[in-house]
Amino acid sequence: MSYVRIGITCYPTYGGSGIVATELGLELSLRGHEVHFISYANPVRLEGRERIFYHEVEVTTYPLFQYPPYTLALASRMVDVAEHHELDLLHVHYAIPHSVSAYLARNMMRAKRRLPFVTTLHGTDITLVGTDPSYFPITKFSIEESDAVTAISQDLKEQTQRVFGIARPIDVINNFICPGTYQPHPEWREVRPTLIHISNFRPVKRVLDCVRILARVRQSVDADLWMVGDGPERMPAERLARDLGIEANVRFWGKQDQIPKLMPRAHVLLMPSEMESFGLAALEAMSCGVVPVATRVGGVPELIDHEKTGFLGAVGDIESQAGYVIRLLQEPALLATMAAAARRAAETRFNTNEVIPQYEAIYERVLAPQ
Ligand code: GMT
Repeated sequence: MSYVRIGITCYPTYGGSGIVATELGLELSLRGHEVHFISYANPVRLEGRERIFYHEVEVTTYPLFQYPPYTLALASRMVDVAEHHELDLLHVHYAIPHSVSAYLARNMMRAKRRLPFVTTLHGTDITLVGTDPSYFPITKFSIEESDAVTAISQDLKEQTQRVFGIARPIDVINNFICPGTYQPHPEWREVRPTLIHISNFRPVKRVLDCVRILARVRQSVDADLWMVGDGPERMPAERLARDLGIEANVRFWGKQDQIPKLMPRAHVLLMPSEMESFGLAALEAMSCGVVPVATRVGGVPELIDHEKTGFLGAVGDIESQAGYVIRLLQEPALLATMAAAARRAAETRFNTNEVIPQYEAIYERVLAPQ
């Protein structure tokens, strides 16, 4: 496709949707497009890159404003950037409130020219926040008004259509990975069997289950657990590790930028989530040849092929998830076979070269003369 100028809005410092949006911007710029991030913080990993720009949204406070109106400040900034940098389109990640701002920006530009917007749904914007009665009507409206909508899994697409009663087309574009960045490094592997969990430690991630799984695994195998990230469930998880007497075997790393350096050191990834629309952390693990043991929820079965590229158990079923981990740690041949299959799946199905053109095709569609 011919090169375009794209305004991308996301939560740049928090969660999987920010990582996907940031990596998408990087990949688009490498393909010759001009990318303008419009947000409240700079996606740090992109500083100094060619054809990537950052425009901060300033939210002025005022004594009358009990809640500073970020949505409006964002819409104004989108229009400003669109005008001065001749943006062709906006691409917003996470529906709330970004697609509402994009809707406003498109309408404010209408007298001058078209400014279509694409909304990418990531998960909790639909499954948790969007279904809250305070946000339901505006989420439904902004999805219906988007020029194109993408969802990161077939499951999320179907949930969106069902929950909001939406008939409009939604394209499924999965999360993606750069296999050159996320690589296996068998020579870096810890000598001791090591489980890893990476998340933002929200209740939906069921972080405490990781600690319980380790306690059960340790009845059969002398293993450690690395907890990477931070959030509300961190302190309860630390307390549980102490209560179970395994605090020496659980390391809390806090937030880490260098996941491609950390991940390949582990043997198995734990992702015991209550809900997961796709599971970017599991894809990162698979690309590094680290076998995921996860829950059969949301879009996870679209990523993990049970017993081939990972294992899937029921939510909260510590016994079965721990059982899968024990099998992997006690059978090195099984671990190696599944690690290789996981890497292959990441490389072939979720590679940037497969997925980025799908976004480009959407851009082409919304930019086609009406
Ligand atoms: O759950 C997170 O880590 C954050 C959340 C987000 O929206 O930032 O992640 C969602 O988007 C990721 C990237 O598309 C998906 O891989 C995650 O599965 C999804 N999280 C949930 O559905 C809970």
